[in-house]
Amino acid sequence: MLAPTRDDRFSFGLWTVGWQARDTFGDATRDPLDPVEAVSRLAELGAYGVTLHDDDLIPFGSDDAERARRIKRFRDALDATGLVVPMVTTNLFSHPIFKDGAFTSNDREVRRYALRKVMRNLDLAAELGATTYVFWGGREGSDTDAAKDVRAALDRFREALDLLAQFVIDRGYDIRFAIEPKPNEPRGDILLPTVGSALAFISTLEHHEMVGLNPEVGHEQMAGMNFVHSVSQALWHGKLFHIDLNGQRGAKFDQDLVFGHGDLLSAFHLVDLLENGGPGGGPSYDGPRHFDYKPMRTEDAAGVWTSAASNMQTYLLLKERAAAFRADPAVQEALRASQVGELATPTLGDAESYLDLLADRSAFEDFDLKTAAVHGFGFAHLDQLAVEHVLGAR
Ligand SMILES: [Mn+2]
Repeated sequence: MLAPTRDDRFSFGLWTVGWQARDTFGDATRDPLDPVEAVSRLAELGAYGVTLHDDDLIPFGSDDAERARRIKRFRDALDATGLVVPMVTTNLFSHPIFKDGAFTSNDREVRRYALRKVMRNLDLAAELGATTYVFWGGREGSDTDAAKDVRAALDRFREALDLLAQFVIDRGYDIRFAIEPKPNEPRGDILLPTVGSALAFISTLEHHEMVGLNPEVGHEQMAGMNFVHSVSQALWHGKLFHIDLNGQRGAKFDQDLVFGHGDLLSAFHLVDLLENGGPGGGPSYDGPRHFDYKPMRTEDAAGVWTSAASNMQTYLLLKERAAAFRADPAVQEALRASQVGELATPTLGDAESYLDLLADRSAFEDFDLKTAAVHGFGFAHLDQLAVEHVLGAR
């Protein structure tokens, strides 16, 4: 067993270990979990942080006195364990008023209420020391194209984020926003369904520099996307502000499995990207390794904590495997043979122009098409080396 330490920066949502396993077809199989117990158990297991929606800590509709009492108990638990709160988010999906969305509900009064709910919780986020505020628009979407003006909805989404960014700036909070894309569930179709669509949307925001992404393994894989590619592009844009790690097996309902308990090879390459920079090398991500998973509905309380520990254990094992992969001389030789590093060399030389390229007969007229056509890249060998490292066979 590899023991997680605070330096690993593992964090969990209160809603993950606290999930009572109510699903579309069945009632809860577990009792509610006191956030104070969640904090102490996560600290014992080696996590460094805990994250929350407002309603995870303070039940919807609590009066001010009850709200203050619950925040104080939670604060005391943080102080007692040393756990930090790196990220906070808002529940804009559970209450019936949000049935048609929050920032993009057709009902303007609901939109105004949603903004007030977020501003109130941004004050709490700042008070708890969070530096990332996540926006997952689970209800921002539709179930019928007849009922949603998507262009107007994107206008309202942008209006909301511009207003909230201004609020954070005016209050002097050290908080950045991270949008979490998801293609569907609970709505049939959700706005900003993938990392790519969220990146395009962010570029239109007034304070785009303070808005990035919180990509989730399962959400991207539900849309059939390659999560390593999505995270790589988010990094390339300087927009990987936070990450949700979990497991998913293909395009089906949102499984929220333990990290690595879905597409294990993708999880290996993801850890290699985050920890080692992947094939390009270099530092890539130093934020929290945040687990957004759900303990399976079959589990009792013991199974909840076993699965929480499994997320961290699997991550650390993959980190160890990725380091071994990068250090293996056979892998380095295979990388050279596959010309993986050559992609970092610009296609044109220093100060070379397209006129120079046009004049370079070796680039076209004399280019040896026949040799290039039959030349193999050796990716099959490299791929097998990765699999053997994941299996601990090398
Ligand atoms: Mn999910």
